[in-house]
Amino acid sequence: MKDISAQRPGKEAFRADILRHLTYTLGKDAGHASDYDWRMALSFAIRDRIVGPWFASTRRTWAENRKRVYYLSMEFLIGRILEDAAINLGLRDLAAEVLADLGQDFATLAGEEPDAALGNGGLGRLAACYMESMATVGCPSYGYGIRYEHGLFRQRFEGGQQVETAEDWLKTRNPWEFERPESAYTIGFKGEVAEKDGRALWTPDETVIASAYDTPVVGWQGRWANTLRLWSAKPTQAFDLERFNRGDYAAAAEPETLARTISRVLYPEDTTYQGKELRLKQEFFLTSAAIQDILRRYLETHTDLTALPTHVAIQMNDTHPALAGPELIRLLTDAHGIGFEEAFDIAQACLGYTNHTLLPEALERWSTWLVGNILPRHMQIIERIDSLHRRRFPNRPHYVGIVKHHEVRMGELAFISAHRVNGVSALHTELVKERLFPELNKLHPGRIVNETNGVTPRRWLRMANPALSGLITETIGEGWEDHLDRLTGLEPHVEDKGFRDAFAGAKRANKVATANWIARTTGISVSPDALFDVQVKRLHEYKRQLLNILQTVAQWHFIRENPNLPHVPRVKIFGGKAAPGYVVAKEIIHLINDVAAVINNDPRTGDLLKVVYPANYNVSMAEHLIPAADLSEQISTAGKEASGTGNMKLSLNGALTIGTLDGANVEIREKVGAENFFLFGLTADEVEERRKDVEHARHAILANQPLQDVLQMIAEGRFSPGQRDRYHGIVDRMWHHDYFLVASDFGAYHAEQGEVDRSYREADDWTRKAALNTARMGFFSSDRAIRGYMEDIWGVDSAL
Ligand code: 26V
Repeated sequence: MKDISAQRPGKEAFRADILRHLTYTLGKDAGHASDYDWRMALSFAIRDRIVGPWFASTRRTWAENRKRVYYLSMEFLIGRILEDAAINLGLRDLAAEVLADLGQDFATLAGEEPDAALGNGGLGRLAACYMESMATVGCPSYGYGIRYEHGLFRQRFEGGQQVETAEDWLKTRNPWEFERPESAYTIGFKGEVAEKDGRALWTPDETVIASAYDTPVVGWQGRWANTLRLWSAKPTQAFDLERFNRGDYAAAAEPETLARTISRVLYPEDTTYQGKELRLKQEFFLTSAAIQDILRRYLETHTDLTALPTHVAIQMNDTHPALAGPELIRLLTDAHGIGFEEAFDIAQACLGYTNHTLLPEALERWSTWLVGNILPRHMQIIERIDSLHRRRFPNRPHYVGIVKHHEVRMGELAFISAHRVNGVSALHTELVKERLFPELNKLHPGRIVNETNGVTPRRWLRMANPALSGLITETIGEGWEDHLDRLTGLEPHVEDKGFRDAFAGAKRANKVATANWIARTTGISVSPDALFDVQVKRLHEYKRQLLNILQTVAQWHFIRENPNLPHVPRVKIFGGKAAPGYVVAKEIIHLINDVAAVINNDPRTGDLLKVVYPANYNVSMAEHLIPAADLSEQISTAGKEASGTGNMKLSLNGALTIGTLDGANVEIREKVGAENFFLFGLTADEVEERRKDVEHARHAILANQPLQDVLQMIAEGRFSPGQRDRYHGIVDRMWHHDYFLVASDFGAYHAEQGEVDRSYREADDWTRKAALNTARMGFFSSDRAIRGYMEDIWGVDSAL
């Protein structure tokens, strides 16, 4: 292992690098440079330092003929890169010092960087954490994705309602990417399939070019770096000069516009599947470019394609890149003359599939008509895979299969094409076996494995929470960042009052900073002495932000009715976006904002209760809020949240969890100890049982007076004075439908929030619990998760 300090530049050298970039890359004189210019110069100076480890890693992989991992994902939710890269290179403090000498402020410049928001939520952020961990543990790998011109939309509130606008991260220069015009592939759509010399010959009648942009991803201490390769769609035929000369300017640019549409925008749906042609084209665009690139790289140094699985592991992040199987088989058979069954076996030995959701509405199914039209050759291959599988497993029940009712089921396709299928938490993996693929699991015992999610401690602790990180290093020394298990070394110190005070002090400092940030961004003043109660995640019914806000109303009502009791002051913090077409989720956002407006202006409750919902939750906002949280809300209907990763970030940063037995909450509770976790609610099995009572909602509401009062207030227009019936839909669904069992869990949740208050009053004991959360969360490092994938799925060794 090389010592990074040996490679770290001196102060003078780094200052010279920044000034050189300012002058020669930006063409600016220091006297006239803007924050933008300084940020660019700094970014380039840092990027220069990534190139060394990046080249060294790539050369080693080639020289040692190492197996590579290819992580295919439609989403990479990266966030900002500057500070993260600086920290991994050990340059953060040096850069700040040099900039200060130059009259600049590191945090201000880093804060100017737009988030790379090429993802919706958990699945995309997980891909970003895994890229960073693959670099940290020295797993030779490439991430493949799409270079969307517009990432996830920006969210504003108007009259409390969500309004979306286009996001524009590429408006300014992206200093982290290298354009690779020489790495370009033709991607075909539609057309005909003929036969020639016994092989299928697909002649597409639409084509676009996939053109590569590479971003180096450097791991902890710069020991290894990998490549994130994002594809941008370009026209095969740039410009119709003839039309232009005829004066038809718009038509002249048409082929260009059409082609570029494919990488124009990230789909903002994360739980509702819609069979949109453009989405299918995006998925094939990513997948085909990736598979072509993988084969091209392999064939540079190998000739025998049957040995592909020895050198190549391909991971499908959900079913979105599930055409990887058919596309690889197509190239092996049609382009390289390998027989179908052998091609299938090769593909299967390369492929792994990660499932991230059980929600039926999120499972991809494409009509055979659409697939047959857009990808006629792939449709044939999918049908052959299905019949090969039926032939090999003659006792396969008739209702199991890839093609059913004129639809291609992408989950079944991915399962059958892969040698390993994994869930993302222990509970989720069991449910994948029992509920999602029970028959396929019986036919392929051992194929389904668990890889519990993790998060990168570099970004989510070291970078986001310098106060706590400093205390950890002071207490247990350096090295916990890439050996997160070492956090258990904090445990003995938890009994030391001095340590607890320091821990509480770090939390308090973070809360003060967040209170100031909340005042600046929302105009609401909150007390840092209040309990900061945080629910940040995508808006979805199953995540039950509704349960949270209904309980908030109940608590408000309770304080008003009992003004003389000693109440624990709370700030309820919400953050999250709803898919633009998800009407019910948008109603819930509106309700939260309407409730906030009433509560925040109620002099009778004052500082005892505040509700804040800063608009446009993203990775950067998460980095602000998570270190300041006292309480983490993980309250999904049991059986619905595959894992969660925000739950890990919050607990790692010393928040206690109030949660259901869902996703990774189960494992978090096991690790941190039941006494340091606020559990409530039905279990996954009880949820199924409860639903059998068609009147479960009505029964639960009638049994709970506070809930009845809350629903009554909302129905009467207490929070929508100008429009009494605004929330009749929500109230009506609560009484008659309540699919996610908000009413059934309300009583237990409300009671457990009382426990939270009682615990919070015992300030020192609360701190003990919070510190034990941090100390016992080491398991949830994404380094551990990646090592699991390397061992159980990819068969790849660390190069370090
Ligand atoms: C689904 C779909 C459906 C088709 C159209 C576009 C689209 C885009 C994204 C998705 C993703 C849904 C699955 C997802 O995000 N799952 C989350 O994955 C996290 C990482 O494993 C996990 O922690 C969350 O519990 C899980 O909800």
